[in-house]
Amino acid sequence: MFDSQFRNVGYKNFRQILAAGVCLFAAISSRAELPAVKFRSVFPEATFDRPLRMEEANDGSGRFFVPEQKGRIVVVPKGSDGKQTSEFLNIVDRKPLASNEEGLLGVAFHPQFRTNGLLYIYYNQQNPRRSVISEFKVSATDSNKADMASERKLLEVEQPYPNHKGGQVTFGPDGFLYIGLGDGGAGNDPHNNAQNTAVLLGKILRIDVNSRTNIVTGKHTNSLQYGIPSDNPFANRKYGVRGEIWAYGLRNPWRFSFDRETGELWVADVGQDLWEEVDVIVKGGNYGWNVREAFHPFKPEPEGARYIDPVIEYPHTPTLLPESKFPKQPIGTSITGGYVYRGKKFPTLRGVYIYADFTLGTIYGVRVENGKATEYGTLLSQPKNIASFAEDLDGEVYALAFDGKIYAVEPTGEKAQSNIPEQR
Ligand SMILES: [Ca+2]
Repeated sequence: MFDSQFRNVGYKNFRQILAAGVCLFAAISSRAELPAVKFRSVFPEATFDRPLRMEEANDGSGRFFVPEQKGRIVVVPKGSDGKQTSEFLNIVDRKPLASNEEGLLGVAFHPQFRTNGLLYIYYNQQNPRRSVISEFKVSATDSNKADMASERKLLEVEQPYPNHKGGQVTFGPDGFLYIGLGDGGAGNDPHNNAQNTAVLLGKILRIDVNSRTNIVTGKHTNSLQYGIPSDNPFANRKYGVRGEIWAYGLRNPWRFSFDRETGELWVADVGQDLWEEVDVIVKGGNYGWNVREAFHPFKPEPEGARYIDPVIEYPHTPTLLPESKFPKQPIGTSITGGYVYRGKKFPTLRGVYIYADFTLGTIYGVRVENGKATEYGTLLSQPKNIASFAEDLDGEVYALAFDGKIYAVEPTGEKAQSNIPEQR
């Protein structure tokens, strides 16, 4: 913005130069003020069992839907003290939580939920071990209950190991359903799933829940339970590449979100032993795993290969800080992705991507312009495990902790300990 201003304005007198200088100073100083934040408990009377998402129903009903990892979705009225909760869906008897990273991991409301009552969940199953993405409809007689007979399985993806399940389902601003899948688990991605575009693991997928694509293999025609958008990067499925793929090279995308102002897709990708990272995803992008871990080589790169670097990284140990692209970014061991704050209540937070380290509980913030971090820092140090974030329809941001509580993320009025990267 300032570039064009300087190019286009002929500074004919001192007052113009002074005014431009004041503008520039104001812009820089407002950028250099990441706010410190605090937690304010919402629904203080409610305690959730490993809450992993919180979605506000997009039907004007003022209800939050909170999936618990063991297989329940709990409804709680927005703005309430949490005393009145009700159970919307229960698949606990299907035992989705067979191991620590499996479970009921995500829920998303259809963009036309208000009129069609459709929503989508992600859960894990065994024998064979797999991820299931299903559609459910709200009960015709009780809007606080799912119609369990309405389940339509859109996609089942076989899983080789119990970890790295991804598990988020979220509609993009384009109306398509985005699905995050990890590399299938174990360590080092032993089957190279994330770099293999013939499989769905280690990917962000993009599908159309409103249509069905026919796949013709020889004499057989197989109708998928969803459509493949024609502008997906591999929609033509040449050479066995999967048309569902939107981006690849991810290890375990643990929470992603769309910036509601810019439409950008932000993904936190959990690292293996050394580096955690945040990526801004573009169509068809390769985010490096298992050839790269954040900004660093993980194994020898094939010649000519191109990978997209993250926008920020942090290491697992202090000894790695000198090698970090962001040496003043505190350490952590497992990233939890959040949201770019676009709410109205807290102007100092606007445009800050808020995320966390699950293990240490640290709440971080970063501002990114043109793919580069312009400022980053610690917004809050606190000890609770942060499993997920949530954003309500007003753009306010919440943290979901494994003490079973949900917290609104709000500025304290103080400045955060923030850093502006040196020019490299
Ligand atoms: Ca990466």
